[in-house]
Amino acid sequence: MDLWFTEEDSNAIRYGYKIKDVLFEGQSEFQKIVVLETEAYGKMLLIDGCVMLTEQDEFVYHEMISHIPACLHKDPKRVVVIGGGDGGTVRELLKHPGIEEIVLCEIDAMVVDECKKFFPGVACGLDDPRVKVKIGDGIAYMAEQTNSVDIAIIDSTDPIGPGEGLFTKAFYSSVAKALRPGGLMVAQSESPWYPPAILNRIHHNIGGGFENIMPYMGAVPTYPRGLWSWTLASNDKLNLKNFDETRFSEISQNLKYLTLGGVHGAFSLPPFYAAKLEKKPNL
Ligand code: AG3
Repeated sequence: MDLWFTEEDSNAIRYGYKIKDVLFEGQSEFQKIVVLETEAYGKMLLIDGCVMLTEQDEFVYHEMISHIPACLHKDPKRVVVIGGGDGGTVRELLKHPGIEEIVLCEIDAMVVDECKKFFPGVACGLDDPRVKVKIGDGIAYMAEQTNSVDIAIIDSTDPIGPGEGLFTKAFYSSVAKALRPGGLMVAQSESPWYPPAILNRIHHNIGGGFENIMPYMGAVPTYPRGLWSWTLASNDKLNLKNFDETRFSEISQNLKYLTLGGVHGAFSLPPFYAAKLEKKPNL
């Protein structure tokens, strides 16, 4: 008999994946963690029934969340990743020789431990000497930082469950205070296809902590609705003209999704998405 995993998107949409095996099932203090072997996308990590990554397409999300801020920042030295315990974002950041220190603050040790076991190709950077892994609350960690971070990357789950506090105005204000001059934040910001109430709430809250925000998009086949977004934020000017093409071209031969043209395309928002973000938030 065929075995299938189904992610529930809403009461009207579900996504199904044929599975070969259940490799791990565990309940941490925070959430339910499952690793599946899927027929189509290789190993898949689930948290509370939501797809976090698959071996086959994780590179899209991880390249988008790391190289865009890394190349837009003038000279990033110290980067903090909140969440991201799978290590995919860290692996990409390590491709930048100028980055001296990456702090990964993940609340759930089980995510880190199981990803090291089942996703060595994703977690491979976590033992690098430039990386410090802290198991703890990202909100508390950020609150302790002042003027010491060049890039903060919020590599969170959805805005429900343990990740919820990472989508609040109070948290974004604390990130803003943690950044050095010229510092940038990028946060995963859900699917452009989601209802305006979800999207404009995220954007309203980011806008509460930062003066300038710039959303961008990429196609992740195993995330709900296929198209995903990330949002850059800064209290300094954000301008794609500052994207360092030289630094990008030095690493781009090692990338599988992002191209220079793709960077520009990612910021060219389709009108249906831009219109949702212009709506008054529904708080
Ligand atoms: N973080 C964003 C995953 C959100 C997916 N949502 C869902 N499947 N409902 C991914 C973490 C990868 N480092």
